[in-house]
Amino acid sequence: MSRTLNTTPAIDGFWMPGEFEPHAGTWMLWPERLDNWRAGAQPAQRAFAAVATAIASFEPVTVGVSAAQFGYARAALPEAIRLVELSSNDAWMRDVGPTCLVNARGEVRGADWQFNAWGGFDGGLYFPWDQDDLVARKVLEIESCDRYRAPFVLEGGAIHSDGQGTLLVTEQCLLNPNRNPGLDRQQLEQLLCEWLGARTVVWLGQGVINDETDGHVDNLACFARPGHVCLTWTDNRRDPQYAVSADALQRLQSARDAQGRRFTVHKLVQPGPLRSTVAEAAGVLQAHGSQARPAGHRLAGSYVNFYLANGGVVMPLLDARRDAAAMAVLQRVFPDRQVVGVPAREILLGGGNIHCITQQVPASLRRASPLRRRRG
Ligand code: KQY
Repeated sequence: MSRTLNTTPAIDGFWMPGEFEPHAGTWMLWPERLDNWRAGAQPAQRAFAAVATAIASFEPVTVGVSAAQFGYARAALPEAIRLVELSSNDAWMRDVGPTCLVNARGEVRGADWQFNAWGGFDGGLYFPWDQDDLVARKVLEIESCDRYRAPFVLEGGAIHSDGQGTLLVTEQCLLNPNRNPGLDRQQLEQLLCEWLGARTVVWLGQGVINDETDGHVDNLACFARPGHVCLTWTDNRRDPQYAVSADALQRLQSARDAQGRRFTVHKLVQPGPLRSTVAEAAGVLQAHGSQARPAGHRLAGSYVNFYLANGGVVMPLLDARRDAAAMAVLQRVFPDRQVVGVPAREILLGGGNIHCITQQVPASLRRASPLRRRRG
């Protein structure tokens, strides 16, 4: 059973755990829209299947798929991966799926954000998005988790939590008038704290160059564990990403988390810069109202867009000249996890990466509540 609740998570003692904490499993969606994925979406489907297969070696994976694609997806995915028929408008489970919350007793509930395709009619990426907006509710029904329906727009890729009261977000995304035009920074902070059980919001500025989500934090920076943040980086001062990442670094260095700690920042040098080719651009159907994908466009590639599975890090392989170095950094940052790379350019061509296409359900465990801890 999944009830819809009228309270808010923090009042009920729920908070968003860190992604690095144990999971019950991962959810994904199957890509098929021809105005986002090239060549009949088949290259993307192979990439998604490789991601699902890699994650399934660490934890259970469920993939939602349309009725029309069920047979193809079933043939492409190992039997151990659960496939469920689930309508959606595209395949970004991080953003359309629930943000799962936990309490001290080990119960799991879900926040179901309002979704407007990353900006609605003011820069959003497609219309309609009605099926996407129902995905979180359906996932929570299947998982038998109670649901909080949020009164504001948010995406899972726009927030990271350290599970101890600290959130990472970007101004570019959260303060964008195409999300919640009536809310200012202070009101948003209050809502985030109420809905994610947090006490401290660390605001980064801009996201990765050309990130079509208006700068989701999950492509720029993430928590490796409490007090430790991975940040996409370039040493090339002439690259526009330099100013963005340097600003984020400076903000992280001057911030404190909810426990009063300073952050240790792990730099992950960006791939490329990568650009789409003529052949890649030509393979995408041009449709009215959808995101244009012209040849030569700089892609928002980032190694920070990885997924933390139980005992694993599933990272995107994006640039043969830089993949090994990124993998080595991640292996140093996560010495107790196996780092697995999956070729992910086809996912990047659709506008996101491995973190954007996955959404974890936390394990049901007793935990210490950050809601009770006080800053020392
Ligand atoms: O970054 C994400 N969390 C999602 C990317 C969406 C791209 C849509 N084309």
